[in-house]
Amino acid sequence: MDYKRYLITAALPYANGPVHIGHLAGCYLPADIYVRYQKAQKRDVKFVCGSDEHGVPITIRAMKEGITPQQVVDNYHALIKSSFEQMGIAFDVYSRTSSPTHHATSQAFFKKLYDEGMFETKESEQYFDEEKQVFLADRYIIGTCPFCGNENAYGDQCEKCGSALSPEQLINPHSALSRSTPVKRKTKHWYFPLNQYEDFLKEWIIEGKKDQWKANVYGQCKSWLDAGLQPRAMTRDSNWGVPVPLPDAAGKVLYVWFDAPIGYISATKELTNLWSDYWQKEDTKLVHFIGKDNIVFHCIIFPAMLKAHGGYLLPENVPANEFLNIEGDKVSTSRNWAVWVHEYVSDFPDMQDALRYVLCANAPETKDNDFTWKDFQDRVNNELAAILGNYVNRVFVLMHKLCGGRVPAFHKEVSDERDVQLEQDILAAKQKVENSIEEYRFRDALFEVIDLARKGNKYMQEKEPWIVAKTLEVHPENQKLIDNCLHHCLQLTANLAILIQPFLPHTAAKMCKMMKVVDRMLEWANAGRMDLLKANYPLPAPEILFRKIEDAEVAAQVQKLKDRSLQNQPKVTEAAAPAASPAKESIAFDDFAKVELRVGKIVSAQKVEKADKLLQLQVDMGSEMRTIVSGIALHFSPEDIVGKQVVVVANLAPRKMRGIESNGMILMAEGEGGKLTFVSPESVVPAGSEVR
Ligand code: B3M
Ligand code: ZN
Repeated sequence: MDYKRYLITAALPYANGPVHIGHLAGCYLPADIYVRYQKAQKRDVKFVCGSDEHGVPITIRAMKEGITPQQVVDNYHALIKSSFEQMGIAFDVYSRTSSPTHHATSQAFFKKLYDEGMFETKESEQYFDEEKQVFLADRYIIGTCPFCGNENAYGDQCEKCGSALSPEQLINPHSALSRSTPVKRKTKHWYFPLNQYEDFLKEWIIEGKKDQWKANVYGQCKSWLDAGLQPRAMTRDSNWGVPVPLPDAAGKVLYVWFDAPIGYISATKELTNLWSDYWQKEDTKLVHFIGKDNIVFHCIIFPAMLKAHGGYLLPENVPANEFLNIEGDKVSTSRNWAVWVHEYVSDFPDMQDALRYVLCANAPETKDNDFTWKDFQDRVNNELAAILGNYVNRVFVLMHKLCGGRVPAFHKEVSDERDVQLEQDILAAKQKVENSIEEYRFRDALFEVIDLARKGNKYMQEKEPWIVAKTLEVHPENQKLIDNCLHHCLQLTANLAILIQPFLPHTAAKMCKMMKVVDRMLEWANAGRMDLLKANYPLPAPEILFRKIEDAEVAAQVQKLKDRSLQNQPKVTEAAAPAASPAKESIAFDDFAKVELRVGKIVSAQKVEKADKLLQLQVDMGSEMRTIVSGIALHFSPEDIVGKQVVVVANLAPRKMRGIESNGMILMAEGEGGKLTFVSPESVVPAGSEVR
């Protein structure tokens, strides 16, 4: 299919917190690269996004901070928008779902489905907080996850083990608003019959997208469809959101996942009067960039809504990425285990492209990946600076030294095979970058560009113009060889600027300035040309494209992460030095070696009924979750120890205590007066690390 226009969307971030680099790597950066590339191809592209300002995450945040939901979204909308701008994520429109256009658009969408009799209403019993006199959305109900024992699981999802939940599955459900135990009350909601769209979705996805969509995306869709779809409520009881546009719906709003994807349509409306071309004409290519937790909404629910409404296109592709972990641990906003984009920008001013480079090179395209500051340093110093930066710098320095600071002419009569080889390398690289980007393989595409710079370095190394320069006194005609080499090297520099532009736009702009060319040179069609820079044109001295990252900067960032995550863990007061206990009989090393000690992280803790000394703990051991019963209830209250890293005797035979099987033991140090404190690693290490 030949597409006439492209509509590219990136998931609307919840305006309930800043964006972190995992968001960038998962969704916004690949989308931006794709868009920049398509725009360089002079295609008609619109790139839309905006803040998702409804839903329970916003109201929970407001509750926590003691401000109104409106204040929350105003603050974070501004912060998120500027973070994107600073990173060069160049949306054509960055809107927000609180906008009047969006309210009107999503209400009209709902109304049309309603008028056509698409919704079924159902009265159901829902949890109600009697103290606060409100219905509780699933997210407002907190309880123990039946799968992993996490005590702080939400009524729709356990963030610890990732299970999707319904509030009924929670053990010990209580209201997040008042901590009281909620009661069931009758309420009426409008259900979208997702089940009626099963056949349509199966045909569209299972038959149509199998080889086209990424395996992770297709796989998730398939398992949803295999499991069978159920009608889904598209309204909620809340006072924050888009009001349900019906007379008998006071106190009801649209379900956030009903209104949020319509936000893409509203944003397009705000951008252009021609919005319907982008949403309704068959020759538009619609692509949703998202993170993996949004797959079902974009591949199943929203397409079914669009189909029900009629007149809208369906996405051609939904290239979802997996997650980016930080220093071996999952991003956690509650523990502040994240690298926030606005902080990066202020810690590393003018180094946006370094981060863009590392996040793309290490993007979680097919599996979860890990970001470490050491890897950031290595990639910036050893790839970006040492290969690309160094190449461009050497070319400019040599051109000043050996060609009088001007672009030398190319003398065809002395050109050789090697020159032709370089020309072919450029054309081949262009083709590979194109193919990779079109197939959403951005890492491969980026490596191809870096590899081309590597080839440039090699070409220069083989031609060694600085050696040829020594022969000039005897063979002045050899200047032509030098000219040819640097001519080609400079043309390659111009080509590199074009090819790197989608990935590193700030760098491409800097290179243009150095080459004294206008931005228009960066049009994709120019890649492969060897006449981009005109002979005899004087060029300025080079600018350093990438500075190196110092060890101290890496250390400071790692420390910052650790400090903050420790601040979000319970403090353990230090006890005075204990009296030395009587020495036990000595044991052989082999005996000691039988004991397997590992670091675990307490993810939940609860009192064991009728046993006032015991706490039942869920401990994350890296590769598994363990239940451990520990006799520490008199020393710690459950909420104080969640998040704590502890040392676990991991190979202790299981033992039942009060009917609960305990799988391991937690090491404690006994302080003055028998006061217990945990034995913990001095700095945070990955869960499951061995203690030796
Ligand atoms: N706000 C969820 C998220 O940020 C949601 C995406 C909406 S896209 C229409 O993960
Ligand atoms: Zn769980």
